[in-house]
Amino acid sequence: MAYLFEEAKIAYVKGLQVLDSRGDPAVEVTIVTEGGGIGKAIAPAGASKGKYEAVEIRDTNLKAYKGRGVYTAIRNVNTVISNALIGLNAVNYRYVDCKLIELDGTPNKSKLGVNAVTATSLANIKAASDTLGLPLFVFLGGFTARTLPVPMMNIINGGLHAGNELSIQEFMIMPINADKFSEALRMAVEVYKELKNYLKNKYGALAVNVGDEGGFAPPMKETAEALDALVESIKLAGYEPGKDILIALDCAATQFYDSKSGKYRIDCKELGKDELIKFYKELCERYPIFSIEDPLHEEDFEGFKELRSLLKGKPKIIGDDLTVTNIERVKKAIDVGAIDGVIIKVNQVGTVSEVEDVIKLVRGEGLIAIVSHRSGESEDVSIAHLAVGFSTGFIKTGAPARGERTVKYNELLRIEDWLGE
Ligand code: 2PG
Ligand code: MG
Repeated sequence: MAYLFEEAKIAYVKGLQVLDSRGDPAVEVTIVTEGGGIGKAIAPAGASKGKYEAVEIRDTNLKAYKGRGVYTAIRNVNTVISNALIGLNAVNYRYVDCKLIELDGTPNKSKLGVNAVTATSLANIKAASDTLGLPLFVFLGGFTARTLPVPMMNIINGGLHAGNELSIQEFMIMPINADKFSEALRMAVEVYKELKNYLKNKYGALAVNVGDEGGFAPPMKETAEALDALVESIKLAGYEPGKDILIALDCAATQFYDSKSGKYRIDCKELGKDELIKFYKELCERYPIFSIEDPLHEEDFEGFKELRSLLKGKPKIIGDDLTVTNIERVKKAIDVGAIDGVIIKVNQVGTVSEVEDVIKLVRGEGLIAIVSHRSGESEDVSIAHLAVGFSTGFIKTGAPARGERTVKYNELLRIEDWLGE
């Protein structure tokens, strides 16, 4: 059936308050086009948020959900956003996103709320692709978008995502010696299962409780203990650390930085910046680490640069709270020489178009872009499609446990199947 441009005109926009994986209210938006295409998306939520991220609107004045409700953001969707979007063509998603940016009019989406904007922008591309009868990743990247991402799977949780004493937030494994995504996923799951046995034997049954992203949250205190556990489990699963599987860290260092003393609290010690940099260098000599995300606090562009020059690209230094998917901050980080890549999160900035621009910039500079979930997630699978559609080559979406994480992996399996050989 021929596609009529008219069919992708937005006919209906509706917001609904739903729940995320932490039991917090979240914004869901449904968009329906005149041709009957439907797009539904849910905005995720971070715990270790960057100071420069776009901001969500929560009903802090209400008792309901202890002020975490999102009724105001939903009202924005159902009134001003809906009024402005009805009649626009969903396929022109960059135009729709411009409209959202213009309607909001603030530098950080604080008028409409980034939760309202994110869910709307994502629902719009889904409604567009559904109208055209295309998978979302094809709508975004065309038929040449055929690269499945390497999963960066967070299997030990610390920091704000877990109730243990590990300062570093995420200990991830990356299967690199796999022919295809499904093989990489299988390898990572095998390591995850070995890790579970290893932790149970060494620390007891309580050690295999999981954190917000499905990784285990064992009662460890020291970074090296967690890294040793990863290396051991990789070996127990029959793989060679450094050859088959690499390690990646998200330090989320702002969370253990004390701005008053200028020190970082890690491994039961207080370290100054130089000592912390030395600490990372030693870790990199001992373990097969591919990348370190947010090794220093979110204002320290120069510190990132120092660490990066010391490590000479191995491992890669990744900005997340430093860069917050904000094109100006990403440009600054590139100019300073602070990063080898960035984390990409739609709700740090709000629209798919802004995300696309950051990915293009970063890839154009020869740096890497890692599409990422948030610690508060839902059944929404958009990020699986963004990773393939924009050919980023990397995705960070937690452990192979908890439905809001596995739903992304399962969608990637479907995409692989759809693409065929
Ligand atoms: C991060 C994210 C996701 P949060 O720091 O990279 O893993 O955590 O969503 O809590 O910001
Ligand atoms: Mg991070």
